[in-house]
Amino acid sequence: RAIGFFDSGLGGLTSVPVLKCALPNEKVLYFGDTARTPYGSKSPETVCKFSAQIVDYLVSKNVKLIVIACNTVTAMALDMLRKRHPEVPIVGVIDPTARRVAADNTLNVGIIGTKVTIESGVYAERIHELNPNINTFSLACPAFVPLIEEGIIDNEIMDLTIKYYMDDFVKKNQLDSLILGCTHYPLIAPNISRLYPKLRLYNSSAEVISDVVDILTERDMLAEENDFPDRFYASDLSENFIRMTDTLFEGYDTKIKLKKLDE
Ligand code: DGN
Repeated sequence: RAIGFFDSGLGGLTSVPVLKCALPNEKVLYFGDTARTPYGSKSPETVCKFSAQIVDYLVSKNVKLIVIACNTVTAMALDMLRKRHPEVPIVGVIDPTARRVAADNTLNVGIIGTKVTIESGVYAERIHELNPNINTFSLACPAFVPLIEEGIIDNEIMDLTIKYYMDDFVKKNQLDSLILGCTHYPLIAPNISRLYPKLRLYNSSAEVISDVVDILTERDMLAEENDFPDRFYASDLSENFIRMTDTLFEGYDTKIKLKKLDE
């Protein structure tokens, strides 16, 4: 059985190589809702409705665990999805990242993400529950996702956009670390590190995989060798999705497919 991954678009793809590195035998069924992305500026009701539909689909495909590889969906819908499908373990990206930050005892941590994630306050809440001594500062950076989806990454426009959002944020709050609270952001981590070399970065796309390893190990559900391909489904087979999948999984046995879900 495969591990289901769900993101509003292509950002969640950044979690998959981390899984492959940790557990090379596991196979993936990824669903990116590229027809309806971005979720990050939509209402909580809409995010919950779309998420329920996609997670129902992954469950119908008999996946053994579901990774919500999207901070926006984790912030808005994780509790609802777990209640809806108690039969399948569902992990989100926020708790594992908050645990890592809390354990590191950083002083001033910045949290960047979509509007929905930042307005939910879930990251700051979780970190403070675990370690009340950490100061958290949050900032929505809504222009990052569309630029990343367009492949405008290794580029001056991206650097200027990062500086536009983050120069004051980093300086004024004397940040020592930064949570990449959106699964698209690891793709611009090299830009951020170059512009703010002193910031320690926490990558939510990677942190979540430690929970996957723990759950599958505890429940004795780790895969033996599998010979079926990894499957990457998208509700709109956009050029961007295909390009990103090809770039991240060059040399892997993958199947990319258009999968429309009924409204
Ligand atoms: N990748 C999503 C996240 O982690 O929040 C956001 C993408 C979007 O829908 N804007």
